[in-house]
Amino acid sequence: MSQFKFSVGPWNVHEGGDAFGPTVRDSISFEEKIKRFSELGFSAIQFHDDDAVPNMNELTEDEIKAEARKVKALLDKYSLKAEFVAPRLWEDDHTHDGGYTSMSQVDRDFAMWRSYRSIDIAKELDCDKIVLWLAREGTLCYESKDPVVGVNHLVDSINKMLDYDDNIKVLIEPKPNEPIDRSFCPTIGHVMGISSRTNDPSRVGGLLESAHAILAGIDPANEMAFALSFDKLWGVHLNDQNGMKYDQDKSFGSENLRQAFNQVRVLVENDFGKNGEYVGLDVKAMRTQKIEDCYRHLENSMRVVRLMEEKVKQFDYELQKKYIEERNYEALEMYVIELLLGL
Ligand code: GLO
Ligand code: MG
Repeated sequence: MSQFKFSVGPWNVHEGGDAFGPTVRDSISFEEKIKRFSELGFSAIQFHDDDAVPNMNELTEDEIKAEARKVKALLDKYSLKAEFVAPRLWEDDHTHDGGYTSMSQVDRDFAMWRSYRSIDIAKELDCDKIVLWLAREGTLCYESKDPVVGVNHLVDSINKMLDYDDNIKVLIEPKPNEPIDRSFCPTIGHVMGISSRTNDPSRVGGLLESAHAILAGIDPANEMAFALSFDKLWGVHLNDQNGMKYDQDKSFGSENLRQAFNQVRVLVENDFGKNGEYVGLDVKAMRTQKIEDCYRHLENSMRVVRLMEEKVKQFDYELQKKYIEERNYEALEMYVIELLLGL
């Protein structure tokens, strides 16, 4: 048994297309996916605004709310909650060069329209979290945007969301690169900095994805710890990543078991979830995976979290203390390796 509740987004089960080749698996309907998610033991669903309301650009505000209510009924049918809604700004014609930090006022207005609609959808789905993965908020060409103005626009945009609704919380999901080259908000430290600049820092926190930290060359458990020390770790996207290359979204723990252990340890030790937070996954099956097995990466990731929770329970804190006192870190490190190997 896990002490955590798990969440997953419908994009975690995808058709396998990548930048160099077409899709390789058939699409699965939204309802079929969430039915299966519920059977697999997930408690909540993560949404992009247009996962909940496809073609929302063509709908009125009332029509969008009505569509969102249908999704809420589906969630209820499978006893699932909604964890968050994230405006999907990176796929739209209006936001080729970013939304909030675009140098075009028209694009920035569109980004706000989608953000307000995301808040409307979240309210219909009975959740209070808006996630901003700032996909194109940075530059491909360094000289194409003023970075100071870009950050100021980002703060202004978040303030407008906070003003639009008194209960909504904004979680920034930092990522250093991809699809842009240089992000204006690459790490959780930047998220904390931006939070402190807003009109209500108590409602602006972070969601840390393991792979995004690894892409920045920093440790995911330490990134989580940093946000935890500010009481601002309100979501995680557990996954894995082999080094600083393209974003892989591999199954949690599949590349680095010790890093996986320390992520689970920092979550367990700090009672993550005590305020209703979910352990979210953001994993993708490899392109080679056949459709019959296209949920296996989710099952594997949850299993690794649970196995690591067991390892945290077995962790000998007395021995850790002794080795720290002796400053015998070689022994401490070997102890952790043997623990993970089951020796
Ligand atoms: C991509 C991000 C992405 C977000 C999702 C929710 O690198 O991790 O999957 O988590 O769009 O905002
Ligand atoms: Mg993510």
